[in-house]
This record gives sequence, C-alpha cells and structure tokens, in this order.
Amino acid sequence: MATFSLFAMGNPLLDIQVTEGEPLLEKYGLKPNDAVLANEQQLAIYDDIVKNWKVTYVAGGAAQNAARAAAYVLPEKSVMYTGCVGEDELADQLRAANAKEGVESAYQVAKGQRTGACAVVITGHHRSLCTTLQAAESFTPSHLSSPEIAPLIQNAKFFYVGGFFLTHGVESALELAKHASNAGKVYTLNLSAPFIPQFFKAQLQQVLPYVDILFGNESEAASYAEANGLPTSSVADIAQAFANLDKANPSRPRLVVITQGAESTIVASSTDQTPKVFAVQKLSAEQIVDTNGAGDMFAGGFLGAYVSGKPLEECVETGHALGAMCVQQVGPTLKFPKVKI
Ligand code: 26A
Repeated sequence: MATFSLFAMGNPLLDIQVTEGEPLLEKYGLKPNDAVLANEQQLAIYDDIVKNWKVTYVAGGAAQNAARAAAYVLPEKSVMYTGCVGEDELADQLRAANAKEGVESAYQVAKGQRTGACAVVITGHHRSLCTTLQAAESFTPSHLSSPEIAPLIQNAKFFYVGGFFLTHGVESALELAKHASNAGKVYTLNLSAPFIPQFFKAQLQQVLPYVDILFGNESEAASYAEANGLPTSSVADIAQAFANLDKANPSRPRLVVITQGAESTIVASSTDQTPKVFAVQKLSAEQIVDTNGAGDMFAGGFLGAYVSGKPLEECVETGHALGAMCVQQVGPTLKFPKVKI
C-alpha cells in the first residue's frame, strides 16, 4: 500500500476530562450528551476544572481521534493528520500521542496562540463536550498548498474531514473535496455534532456533493432531518436521503454510515435503496469506562478497514471493535500494545 494514503484534517484539541460532572452541567448550562463551542459564560470552565476538579488530560479532537483509530488497523506510515495548533506544551502532548499511535502530524502552527482544548464532562455513560478552538480556528487554506503539505495531498488516496472543521474551515474542506473528486479519490466527512447540520447548514450543503462516505450518529441524523424539513424521523430513511443527494463524482456511489450507540449501525448506499442494518455487541454497564471518542474511533476503524480494501461488513465490524475498545478506556484512547482486531 502507498505511504500516507489517508489524509485527515480537523481541530487538534487536548481533552480535559472530569467524571461525575453533574454540578458542572448545571453550572455551565451544558446538556449531558452534546458538543458545543464554549460561549462567553462557559469559557470559565477550563480554569474551574483545572483548579477545582480532578482532571485527566488526553489527546482529543474528533478527526484526530479517528486518524489514530485508522492508524491502529493500517500499516505504519499510512495516516497523516493536519490542523492548527499553538506554540505550547499542549501541542507537544498531541504530537506525542499521534507519534505513539502511528499518525504523522502535519500541523500548521499559529505563532503566539494556544492550542485548543475541550472540557469533557462525564456523567454516567454520557459525555458533554465544551470546546475552545483557540489556534485550531486559525487554520488557513495556504497550509494545504505549502511545499510540505501539497505533495502529501497529491499522494493521498483517501481524505477524512471532521464536520466540526466546517465551523471555520469550509474553504479548506472544499479544497480537499474538489481535489478528491477531480482525481477520483475518496472523500469522507463526519457530521460530528447536532449543531453542525443545525447552525452550519450552508457550509455542510457546500461540501456534501463531494462526500463519498458520510459518518454520523442518530442525533446528528435527526438534527439534519429537522434542519432540512425531511418528513421522517427514521434513521434508515434519513441515511438513505443523504445517500441519494446529488454527487459531484457520480461514478463512485455514496455510503452513509450512521451509528446509534449500543443500537444497530445503519449503512445506506446510493446504489441500493434498502439500508443495511448491522447489530452491535452490547457491553455490560460495568465494562463501560466513558463514551468520549467512541464515535470517532468507530469512524476511524471503519475507514482504516475501507482503505485496506475490506468489504463493507468487515469495515463495520472493525468500527464496532474500536468503538467498543474506546469506551472501555479513559477518553478517546485505544489499547496498547495493540490488540489484534
Ligand atoms: C468545533 N468543535 C466543537 C470541536 C470539538 C471536537 N473536535 C473538533 N471540534 N468538540 C469536541 N471535539 C472532540 O470530540 C471528541 C469526541 O468525539 C473532543 O476533543 C473529543 O475528543
């Protein structure tokens, strides 16, 4: 297989995680299972938890998590990840996590800025994500055409972009999308959070025609349906509606992969009007440590298997295996030494 065949792009964040965080949900007006950009009042949460709570730092950033999951199942030097970090020790922690887990970091560095962070408030099996993007928001399309990065994009065969990136980076997301479409390569996107289809509808609409594989979960699918007035609440119907949207490169069918936590995963295709249903092996409540990153690890696992040329069933199984592994660990982490999938 070619080196660095998968090129991923997103917001590199360091997760600052706390458990039994019910009082924090109340204090900062957070929902138990959501992802938001911190508003002015919520920006106090970072200092608050670092000072007053027992915190655990883990590498995060949704697309970066997925990149590490794909690397878990691919040969060495398969996965490249870009995004913008600051000049600080947080960025070094992220570089170290990527290096350990087989992802090559191709960061843009914003001088004088801080690396982004995500407060992860765990309550039971829920996780509330409250993000301050900091340097991540300063990513510029010029990084993609820089002499270090441009050849990597030319060389890559698969692209993965976090829907979260569309809050600020639609131009860069489109640049990769158009390159992939023109070159007959595979472009994949994750819906990332309900607020993306809701509040970044226009940006999503610009990118969707280029998407060959779309990942999401049931609440993101529902949010899309609501934002676009789809007359259905069935996840399978919404997945099929996504699959049937216009496509820039019609020679490649579109796959839409929707996870539903412990419930079955739905896969719709533009070439088959009957979505497929894949059962999930349920873990017991005691086996679950926290659910932060499970969806990302699913997407990365699926994609890693897809890049390896595996059939759909195996891609879903790999996704399920890495999602299950992630929820049994603290934060968006996988088991090392590696377990055979
Ligand atoms: C723009 N926002 C809100 C975000 C994120 C994000 N990654 C990129 N952009 N908000 C939370 N995350 C990451 O999602 C992972 C869990 O799926 C967190 O860093 C966490 O690791």
